[in-house]
Amino acid sequence: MSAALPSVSGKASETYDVVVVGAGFAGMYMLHRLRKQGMTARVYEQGDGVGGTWYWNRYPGARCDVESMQYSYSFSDELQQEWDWSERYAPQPEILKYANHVADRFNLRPDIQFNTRVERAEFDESAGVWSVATSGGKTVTAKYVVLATGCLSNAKMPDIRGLDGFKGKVYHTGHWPHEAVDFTGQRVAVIGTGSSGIQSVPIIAEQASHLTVFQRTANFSIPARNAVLTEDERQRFREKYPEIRRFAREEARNGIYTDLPDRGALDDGDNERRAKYESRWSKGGLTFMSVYNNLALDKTANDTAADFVREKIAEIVKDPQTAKLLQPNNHPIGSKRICIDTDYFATFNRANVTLVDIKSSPIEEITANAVRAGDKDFEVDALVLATGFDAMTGSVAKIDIRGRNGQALNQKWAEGPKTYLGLMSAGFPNLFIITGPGSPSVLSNMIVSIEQHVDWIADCVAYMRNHGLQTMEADKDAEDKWVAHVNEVAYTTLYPQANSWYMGANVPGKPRIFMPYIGGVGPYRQICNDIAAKGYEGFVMAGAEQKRKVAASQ
Ligand code: NA7
Repeated sequence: MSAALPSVSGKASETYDVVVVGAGFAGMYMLHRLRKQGMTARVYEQGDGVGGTWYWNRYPGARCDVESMQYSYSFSDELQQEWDWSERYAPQPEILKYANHVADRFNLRPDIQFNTRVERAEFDESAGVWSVATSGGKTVTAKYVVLATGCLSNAKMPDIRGLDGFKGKVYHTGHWPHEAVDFTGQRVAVIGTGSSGIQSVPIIAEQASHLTVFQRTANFSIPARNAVLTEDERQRFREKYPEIRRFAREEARNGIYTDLPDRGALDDGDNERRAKYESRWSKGGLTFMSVYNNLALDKTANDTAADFVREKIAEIVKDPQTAKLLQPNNHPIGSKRICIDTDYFATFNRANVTLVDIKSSPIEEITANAVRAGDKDFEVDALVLATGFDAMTGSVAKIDIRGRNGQALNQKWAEGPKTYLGLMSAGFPNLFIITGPGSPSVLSNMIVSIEQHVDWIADCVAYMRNHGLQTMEADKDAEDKWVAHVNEVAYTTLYPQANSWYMGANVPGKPRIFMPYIGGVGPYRQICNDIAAKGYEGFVMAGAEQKRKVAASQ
């Protein structure tokens, strides 16, 4: 797939049309599309297998919060018709198996180099190509670089004094060992009560002799009501796939097929509203939040849903003091990613589970055998850090990316990520980001957003090839306007009211910017399509001829 060219140092170097960074769901589909249009591509993946976030997040209970029949590729009808999801919400091992199946079915592996990190990517202005250095010490060149690095793939270790000196085992949910971890008979601490903590706590509690959960912020969680999928249920979905996929792409705000609400929470009386919340609670899952159309917009409306969930927590958890601590009270429901769980709150009724509120009793340090909080030592044999990710920008920031005039992307993004459509950043020609900041990404069914970006990028590079174009980059003005728009739309909602990872608030020192685009998956797709139809409005495209002229006049 590659041609050997002499490099500056005289050693043979490989050259590709495209280097793709990451072999998760984005990188795999990108490779497939590029190959289909006859382009050469090399994918570099730091893990030793495909799957991205599902390769790393192997913690007990890890499961997707979007239903499996929808959290799957739609680009191949054969694939979606032949794959059998076993449960309503797929567990991590099954999603990983699916990723491996896709890699084999479309013969992707020959173009993926595993166990290889991209360390640096530098744009060579005179040649109009990227020079990409990998952890293997090799440098290759490519016309385009696509960052398929994932939004939740850079696990964040908490900065807690003494962590290094802990004598027991330390695990991070986002970087879990490949071999099974058995906590039977052990005293375990889980720090963090986001989605990963909430999914793993019930399972660890069943194994551990004692589990202590350290909670900084109580979180809203809805029962998953996970269940085995019957062949009948799968078949009903498969038959409706054309409409389900169309709706998810074009009409849904979050890329999920569901009933769209036509009224606000305050349009119903107390009894009717309660009945609707009850019905969604019994149904389970993320669609709890789409029962009304204003829960993300109006605080009074939001309070009705938040109160309902708080009441549920009080009903489930027997000890009133523990129940009170578990009731979220400092952010609107949904303004942090809502969690879905299996028996999370009920787990606190177990005699072997203790909840420690580290807001009132902060963790002071970790000693050789204990977590010290509020002047008390909680002795443990193992520590589980469910402390999340440096989301959306963390994995990009780990690569030393240099654009025009040697400008570092990290420098440009020091005050917060700046992109046009979440796809490109001005000053970094031919560098694309899949589900980057400024696009719906993490506010959506990721696979729907991944497919949209991959298709858009693949069409765009085909357009460039057909028009003899050499470079493309975001126009600074268009980018500034888009960044302002992303920000403006975010502040029409309740989302910025929470200290969430959407805002970068979980990483000390990270700028507080609402990173994803909240305008909705359907409208966003339309914007991207319109821009492409207008000859990529807001992007600057230049041909090889122009490049030579610029070079000659210097
Ligand atoms: P999250 O949702 O970022 O949750 C991380 C949790 O860890 C959250 O409760 C944090 O509290 C807590 N945290 C983070 N740092 C610390 C320190 N230093 N001390 C104590 N507690 C801490 O990550 P997840 O992995 O659970 O889920 C990420 C996404 O993956 C999820 O939204 C789904 O989309 C899938 P905080 O809330 O910041 O006070």
